[in-house]
Amino acid sequence: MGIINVTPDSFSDGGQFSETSRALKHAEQLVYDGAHILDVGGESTRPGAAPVSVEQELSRVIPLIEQLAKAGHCVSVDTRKPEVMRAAIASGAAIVNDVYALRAPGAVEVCAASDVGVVLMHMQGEPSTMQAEPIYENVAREVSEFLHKRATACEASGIARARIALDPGFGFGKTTAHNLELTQKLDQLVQLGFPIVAGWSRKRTIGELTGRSVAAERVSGSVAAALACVARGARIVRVHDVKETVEALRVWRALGPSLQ
Ligand code: 7PM
Repeated sequence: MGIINVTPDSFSDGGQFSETSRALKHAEQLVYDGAHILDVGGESTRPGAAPVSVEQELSRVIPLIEQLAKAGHCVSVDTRKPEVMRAAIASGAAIVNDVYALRAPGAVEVCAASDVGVVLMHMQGEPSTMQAEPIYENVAREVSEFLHKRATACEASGIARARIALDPGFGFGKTTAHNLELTQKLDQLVQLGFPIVAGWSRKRTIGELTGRSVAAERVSGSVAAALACVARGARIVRVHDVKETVEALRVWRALGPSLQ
């Protein structure tokens, strides 16, 4: 799963057309590099980030999703807002990727009324405060219990089991120690019987382990983390650096099943 952020940055003039065409080019490169899913997000979940209005988020992601879906790509939309989910689904998105695990009122219903796949992610607290002082008694058990409950609620509301994937949510209300323990015990999540999505890409813990404070310099560390998660049973890795991750996975797979 390749990450496509459509949030305004210093390279953009803020114009919707240039923003969309820049993201389109990036998306085509990710597909060329081996991405199977394109994860389009228009809202930063960075701790303390300014909230984005529905209209703003729609104008960022919908034109891109339409074009990518029309071109035949498998698109997931990274959003917490039911209105954005509904519009993205109407525009051809195949997957709803929600860091809030469809807890927003109406989110489950919007997804149940379509045939999209859903990624349910664990987060402790809210984005604005989640990194303040995350506390768990047993992080793997608590994340596993939360995701199991969310999956059960989604199934009860009409989202078939085969449409659901789970994600531990690395960095979302978790210290470095929590992220490491969750990865070491990823088999506990795998045992729930759903495909697991893992998103370690360029996150702060990678920076802490490698001494890299600049996110773009965390590529090698992120590739290693992706391999570790696949080795423990993750089925989808959400990454910025598709080419590097795909090449590492290809070589690692070729080296033989005994090493996986
Ligand atoms: C600021 C802070 C910007 C955090 C971006 C982020 C995940 C996700 C994100 C994940 C799934 C990032 C995150 N992370 N969806 N969306 N799993 N399923 O680092 O780990 O990309 S946003």
